[in-house]
Amino acid sequence: MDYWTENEQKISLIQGEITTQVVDAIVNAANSQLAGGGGVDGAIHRRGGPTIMQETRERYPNGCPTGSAVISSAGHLSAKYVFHAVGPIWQGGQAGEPELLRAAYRRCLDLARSNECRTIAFPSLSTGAYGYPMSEASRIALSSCIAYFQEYDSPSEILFVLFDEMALEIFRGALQTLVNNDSD
Ligand code: AR6
Repeated sequence: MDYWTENEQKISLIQGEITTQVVDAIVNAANSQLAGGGGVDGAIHRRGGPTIMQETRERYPNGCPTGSAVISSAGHLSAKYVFHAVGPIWQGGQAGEPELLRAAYRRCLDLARSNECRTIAFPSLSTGAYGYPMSEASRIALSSCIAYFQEYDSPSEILFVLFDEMALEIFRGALQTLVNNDSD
């Protein structure tokens, strides 16, 4: 499913594997130690090779706070950059999780803009090991991007790469609702 803004910026939802996307920036679902792990993080370091971790260790010895993101090169991936984003761990929703998740998306979009990335691929941050409920997370992910497009004309294309059919359906439903509400 695709969503176009009036000035031709685009959000696309696809089911797939994030590490094979050909985009300017791929977003990693990292932890605040930037220590690597499973899920998206494991796949990115496996496929991208060891230079990514070498670089983040050197450039960011103190890691990255929750709700933010840092940039590295992309090793063997078909991208110019990896943005290592740290989403919140779900603790029931009353510990600032929505604001932190929104801030992580926004920081990635800022990094895309300041590094002249036209296209960026996101996974659904925080919805795997970090336990964030997918429906709430999808609304935050998509509304952050739509709000960003209302402020800035870059990046021009945002791709959400959802791992399974269920995630894709949830994102589709959320995008439909947001777009309908927008046009009311
Ligand atoms: N491509 C696209 N989506 C994926 C892929 C993939 N290759 N693999 C998993 N997903 P997660 P988090 C989906 O756990 O919740 C790591 O250990 C997955 O189904 O990767 O932010 C890090 O080191 C889920 O919907 O990230 C951190 O410690 C979504 O991507 C911690 O997990 C995110 O799942 C971060 O947890």
